[in-house]
Amino acid sequence: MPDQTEQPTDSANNADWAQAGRPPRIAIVGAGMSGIAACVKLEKAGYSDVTLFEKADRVGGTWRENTYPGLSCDIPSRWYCFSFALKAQWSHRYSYGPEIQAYMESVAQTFGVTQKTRFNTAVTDLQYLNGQWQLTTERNEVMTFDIIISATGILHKPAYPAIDGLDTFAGHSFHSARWDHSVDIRDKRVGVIGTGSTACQIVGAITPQVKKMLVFQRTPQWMMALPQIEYSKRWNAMMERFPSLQKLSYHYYMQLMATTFAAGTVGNKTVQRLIHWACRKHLRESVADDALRERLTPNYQAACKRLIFCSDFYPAISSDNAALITERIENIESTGVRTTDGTLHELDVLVLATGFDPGAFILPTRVRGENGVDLETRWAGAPRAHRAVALPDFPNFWMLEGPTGPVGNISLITITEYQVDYVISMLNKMKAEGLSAIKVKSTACENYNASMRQGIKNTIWFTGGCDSWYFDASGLPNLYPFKPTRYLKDMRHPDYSEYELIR
Ligand code: NA7
Repeated sequence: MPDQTEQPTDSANNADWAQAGRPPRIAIVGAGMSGIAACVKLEKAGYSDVTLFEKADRVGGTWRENTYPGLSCDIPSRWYCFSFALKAQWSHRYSYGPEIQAYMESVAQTFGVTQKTRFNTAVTDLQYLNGQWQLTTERNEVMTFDIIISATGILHKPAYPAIDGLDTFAGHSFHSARWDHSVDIRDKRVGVIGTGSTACQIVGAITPQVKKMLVFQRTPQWMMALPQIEYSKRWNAMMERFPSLQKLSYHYYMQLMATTFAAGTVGNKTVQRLIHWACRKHLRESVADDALRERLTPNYQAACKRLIFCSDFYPAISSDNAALITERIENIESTGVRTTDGTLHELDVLVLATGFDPGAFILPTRVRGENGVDLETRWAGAPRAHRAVALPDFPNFWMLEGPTGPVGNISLITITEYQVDYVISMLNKMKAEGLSAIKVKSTACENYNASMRQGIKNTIWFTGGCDSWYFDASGLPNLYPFKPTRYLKDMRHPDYSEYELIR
């Protein structure tokens, strides 16, 4: 990999790469799923002067960070994979974390992404100066790039609960995304705060091993059974032999999820009713104890919060060594968690499955666009972007999985790939027309987000009667409110009239 700290050549000093006839210098921030997709697709499109900056020592993003027991993906693997790297040998329909992480590492290695990545290098500052982006790392290295692609993911900053006394707990305590594998949980009294997707997977996985499992539930969640299967060697051999079957599976699952869960969340009432019915059925058939079932029953519509797919949570919470605590947490003490009824729940291990800061995106990296416009100030707790990828006043800066992207129960890899193709179209446009910059017009971005605000009011996330991490400081869910297929169709053909094409 070239030393990026070296002085650029004369032609590289020319901010207008497209006019100078040189390749653009592209920086990708983050080597998770979207960074890998971007790097591979850029290379295939002929853009190979790419450097990835990764704060950790390996690729993988969320699949590297999360290592908790039971971690799995609730999107079928035959779809939750790169379209350019389909894989025959998935062990299960819904893969477990380590298998997905191994896949990410293998794709990165095979396609040369690893070699282009600067590991252990967090980007602290990005500033648009004189038509180029100045990138500063945590070691105060300063480099210049023509194009920035933010591939930092959405849920990467753990949210720690603001509970009195959290730091006084004398046992082992950690966030679910920072699982401490040095702690032996067998025969321990373990408390889990939260009942989101993460908590359900953890509780389902470890309850049989621990002495006592206490789940602190603030809000019950709807969940559907996960139709997990293990693939047989024969089946996978057939997949290997006939790669067209892998493609068929990829598109089958995409259509299935798009027409069911995705359609249900954005307004299809019949699908919504079916999801609700399936969740109720799952609860009824899994929890025999009436009182426990009552306490596990949400008072809002299924799929209002991010729908959970999990088959082992209900059996786990129903088991003799488990208890569901629904009294509010008063504070945490050295020996355990005290609830508002005065009970002290004594614990050896406390797991904080309390989710993530959903408004982070590329933050805390400081990003300043034209005239020093600061991204964090601009967003003010309600991140917005144009088509989830572009920001007014931030030329040649592209986000993958940015605000108001379609993230509800579908494969983010597919979404990312379409976004990368969109960015590549922009680069091709710059190259063909000798443009020095492309930036989205403020009016286009405002109109787009006005339609998002309007559309979101018809979605289950808004009408379902719940609070969730989807809501931001604007008081609205920060999601794409229409069918994801519409988003994909729109992204296929960029509308350049939405952009200022600067020579
Ligand atoms: P989530 O879905 O944000 O869930 C966090 C859970 O933690 C949820 O049950 C919260 O209750 C609970 N929580 C958060 N803060 C507190 C405090 N202070 N006290 C008690 N309980 C609390 O995070 P996950 O990691 O499970 O999943 C994140 C995403 O990853 C998921 O949506 C998928 O897309 C994959 P609440 O419901 O807010 O009352």
